[in-house]
Amino acid sequence: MRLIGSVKVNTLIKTFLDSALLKMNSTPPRLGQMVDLVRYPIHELDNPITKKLIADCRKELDRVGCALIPNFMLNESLQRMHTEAMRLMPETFWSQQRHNPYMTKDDTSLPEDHPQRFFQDRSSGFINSDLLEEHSDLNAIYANEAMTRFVGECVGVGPIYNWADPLGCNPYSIMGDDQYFPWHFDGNEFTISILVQEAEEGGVFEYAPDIRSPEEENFDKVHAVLKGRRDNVQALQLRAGDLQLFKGRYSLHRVTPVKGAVQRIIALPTYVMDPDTVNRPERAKQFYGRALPIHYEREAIRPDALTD
Ligand SMILES: O=C(O)CCC(=O)C(=O)O
Ligand SMILES: [Fe+2]
Repeated sequence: MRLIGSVKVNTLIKTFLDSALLKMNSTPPRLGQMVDLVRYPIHELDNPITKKLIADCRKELDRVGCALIPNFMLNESLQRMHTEAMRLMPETFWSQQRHNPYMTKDDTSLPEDHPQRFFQDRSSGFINSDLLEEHSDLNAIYANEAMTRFVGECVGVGPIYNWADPLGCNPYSIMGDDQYFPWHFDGNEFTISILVQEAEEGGVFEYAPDIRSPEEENFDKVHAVLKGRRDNVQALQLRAGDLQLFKGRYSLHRVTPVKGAVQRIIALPTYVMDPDTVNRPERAKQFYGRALPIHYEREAIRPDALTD
């Protein structure tokens, strides 16, 4: 009895110290302070619960290019992410730009109805990764090796790495009233996202799974989606705390216009198969407001031979 009592007291003291240290922000939160490891023991790859979770994610990624793990984050961690995003909100880089799905410039040598000539207005903001607090939950989950291994197992390729792009590797993406993120492909293979705050209305993630591959652009199918065909389009209603895994380089996707005063806030920790590639300088400027020397130095390194 005494032993149990002292264990309880020790646990209480430890919890108290943990939360005091986290408040001082002098140590990063541990995985168990961010992720619901009871429901999702992702640090134990041999655990039957984790094995099933990985198998389910792989099945969904193969079937529809996207997998969702509901209530992945613990509420306290989500609250800390929310507090960080709100504190950094004044430093958001807001931008408004016309994009084609490939984020490339207009090419007037192509026919007018070519997908590369389909431009829509984007308006949204990013809290760039280099602004995050050193020990913030978003930085900590991104730096966590067990998390990276788990994501690698889910996407079924390996090894995967944290992205070398210092601005885009794990930002918060923000969308306010009437803002829209139009159809596009990502520059990197996989993105995971954690919704931090749901919009009142709209802000729905829509995607056309695996519509292109490294070998084939499938411009006809892309064209059909851009013109409004819905039979190949899936919609995903994310809730705060959910984790989404997504193959954004091959699936055309967008976020529908947000409506109302509550901003949609989503964290985008990004993993790559090639540790050296970064955004092209053009894309870095469009989304994050500036290009750094690394974007110019590595411009020639591309992950594949696709249009973008
Ligand atoms: O906000 C999202 O859910 C995804 C945004 C997106 O597609 C992107 O930032 O590339
Ligand atoms: Fe994207």
